[in-house]
Amino acid sequence: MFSKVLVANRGEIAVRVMRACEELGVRTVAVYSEADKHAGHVRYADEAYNVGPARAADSYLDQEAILDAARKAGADAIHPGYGFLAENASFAEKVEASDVTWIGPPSDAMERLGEKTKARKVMQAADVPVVPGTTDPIETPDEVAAFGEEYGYPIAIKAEGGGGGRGLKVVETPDEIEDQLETAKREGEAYFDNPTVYLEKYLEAPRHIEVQIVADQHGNVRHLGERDCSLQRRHQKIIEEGPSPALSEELRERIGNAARRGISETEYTNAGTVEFLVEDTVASETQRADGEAVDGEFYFLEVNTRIQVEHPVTEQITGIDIVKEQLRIAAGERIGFDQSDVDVEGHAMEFRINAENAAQEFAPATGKLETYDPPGGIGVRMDDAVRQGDDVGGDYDSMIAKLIVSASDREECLARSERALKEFDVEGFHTVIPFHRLMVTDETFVAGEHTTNYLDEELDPERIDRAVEQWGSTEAAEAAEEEVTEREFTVEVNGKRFEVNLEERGAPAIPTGGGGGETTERPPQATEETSGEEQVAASGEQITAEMQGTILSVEVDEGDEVAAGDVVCVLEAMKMENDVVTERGGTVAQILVGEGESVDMGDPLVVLE
Ligand code: MV4
Repeated sequence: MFSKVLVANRGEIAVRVMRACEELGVRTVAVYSEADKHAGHVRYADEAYNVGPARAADSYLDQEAILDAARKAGADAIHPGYGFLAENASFAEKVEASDVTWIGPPSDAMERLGEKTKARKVMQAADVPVVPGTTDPIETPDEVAAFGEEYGYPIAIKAEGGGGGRGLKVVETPDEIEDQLETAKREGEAYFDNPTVYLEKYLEAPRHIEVQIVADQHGNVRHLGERDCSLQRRHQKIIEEGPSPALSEELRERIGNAARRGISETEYTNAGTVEFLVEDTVASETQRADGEAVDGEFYFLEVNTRIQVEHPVTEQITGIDIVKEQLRIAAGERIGFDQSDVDVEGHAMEFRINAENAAQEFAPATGKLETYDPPGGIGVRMDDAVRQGDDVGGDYDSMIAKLIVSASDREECLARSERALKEFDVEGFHTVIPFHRLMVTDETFVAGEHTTNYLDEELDPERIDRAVEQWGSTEAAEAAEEEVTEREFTVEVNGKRFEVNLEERGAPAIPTGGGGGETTERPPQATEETSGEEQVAASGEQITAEMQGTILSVEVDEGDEVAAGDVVCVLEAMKMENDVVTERGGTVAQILVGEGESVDMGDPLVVLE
């Protein structure tokens, strides 16, 4: 086993990896940016090195700075976590070439699986079903049209380098071919430096099922069952669970074996996930109607060559510590269990606790963590790296913690999750906890009938607004509505305890403190979020960025006439493409940004007259 591991990441996953190291008697090294000097992963580590400024590109993504820190610390291995450099094959190759061990798959396996048409070929060769489509790149609109003639519509145009939520364009009808093909190529170039695209038949209401794999350097490959990640919003997973409520035992076994078979063909080692789309499962309504448990079809989608955010779901139902397995495998040890030893027991769900306002299109929220009081008790696991009093900034992604709930079956898991989410008290900014509370009582989710389209196309947004109003952070709500001062008091009447909320509108804050009432609470500060909005409202002529990000394209020219709802530019933020639309018609007077430029929340983009 290693004696010292550098964790090239931040936040909860860095702490998660360090916890595994701790249990194995391995010393830990953190790296941190200027923004993270006091962050949880730095507090946890045995030693820590500054690798640069807040901007990830200049710190957590700075390959030389990370390797330098490893050398200075005398680390004998690097664990990349997820995100940042985790799936960067050329970084893995650099680490392999040094005398530090890469705790991940071999760089050539990462490269093979990172290119989607190559991965499809590998899986096909292993007899794993892939979505009907091309295994070679395509170039022209005619090729797309010919594909449509043969397989019908809709068609998915996918970027060779794509993955996650990026590089997928859907063609519904022949007249959309040219536009969508061009967009797909442009995005492929912008995101992955690779304009190559290929085609698949587009499945309209699939479940997203992924199988956890571990593989050692001695040819042993095991699968640890599946996770169901169908509940996602704009390609961002929100709740993951295992086992999937939509699979029959038979289909479950077929998918698990297919994943294991496919991975066995690729000379893969370490942890990985094989993603599938599954159609027409036992949970789908048509099959329920006639009562027949006809099994669905499953298709290989992609392989993720990293530990994933949702790995704890699998850990909770198998009892296997996947991060420890990663360390042992990288150190050359054999997997210590057979496939038949892997037992899935009970049910687990993971809730991503993102600092976002679900009532405002999940806009990122920032601020000081005034209260942080996470749940506990039976079946509750918290993976986090924050504590009360921390500042949560907008430099990195918005996930501040993960709540993982496990129970003997799905029903108990839902009830326990509701209980845990009620206990969870976060004040200072919005989180998605109210949204989670809505989901664990939502009919479709509770029945396990949701597909990947559920949140984007079916759920009524007003229900989200009401959930946030009812269960949202009171302090964040106050900040949004400056006039209202609300204070909580505990009073005792005849020996019985009551909690009372006092609200006063348009008045100075109520004095606090037990004594002379000298301290007055400051009026709540407007959050960055609210001030951004005010700017839009006040200027009117300007279209501003709703969040920090990068301009992917500018869709208008100066002098263009635009109508309300037209897209003026495309902003990449939080790993997503966002269309920036104008709320009114007019003439474009000025364009203030160009392709590739970074913008902050509130920055003006386009001026209308
Ligand atoms: C698909 C698909 C339907 N048909 N491919 C989205 C991200 C990208 N890596 C693959 N994705 C999809 N590919 C075909 N042929 C639907 C999706 C998809 C999706 C997949 C997994 C989880 C959530 C999703 C949400 C929307 C679309």
